[in-house]
Amino acid sequence: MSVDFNGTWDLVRNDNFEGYMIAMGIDFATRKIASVLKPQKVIEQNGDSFTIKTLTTFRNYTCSFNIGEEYEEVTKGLDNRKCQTVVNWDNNRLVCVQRGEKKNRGWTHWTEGDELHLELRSRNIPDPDHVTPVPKWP
Ligand code: VL7
Repeated sequence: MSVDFNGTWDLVRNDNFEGYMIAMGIDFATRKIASVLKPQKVIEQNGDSFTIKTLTTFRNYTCSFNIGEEYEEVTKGLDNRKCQTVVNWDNNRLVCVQRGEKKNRGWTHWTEGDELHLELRSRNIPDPDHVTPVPKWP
């Protein structure tokens, strides 16, 4: 029996969303707006079939998928890229791989107590070891 992600979830915390948006190439003005949004996730799960809606006052994003079935995702209204996307179970976690222009792209959902967690990944995000070297001057 896998985890039940069904329900409506409210954002309570958000770490380094700015870093993710920069990695995605989102422009400054859009980042400023996006950074203050409090998205709601509405998740409908039927066995291995999912619809995940991310709802905000600015934009909405919906994706639907079946576990293990790769599909073409267009992240319309987000970074507007095409990905070959597949989501699989890893024990009680939903692990998504978004193959495309951005390396290492994907996300993971899991629950802890009554909280839904989401990690968004892209090249070097959330890798804390990757820092831009500061040039020496003079
Ligand atoms: C990712 C998008 C920032 C553009 C607008 C912000 C609008 C959301 O991948 C996501 O969810 C997965 C897992 O639940 C399922 O689709 C949502 C949202 C962050 C990255 C790009 C900023 C512009 C906020 C509609």
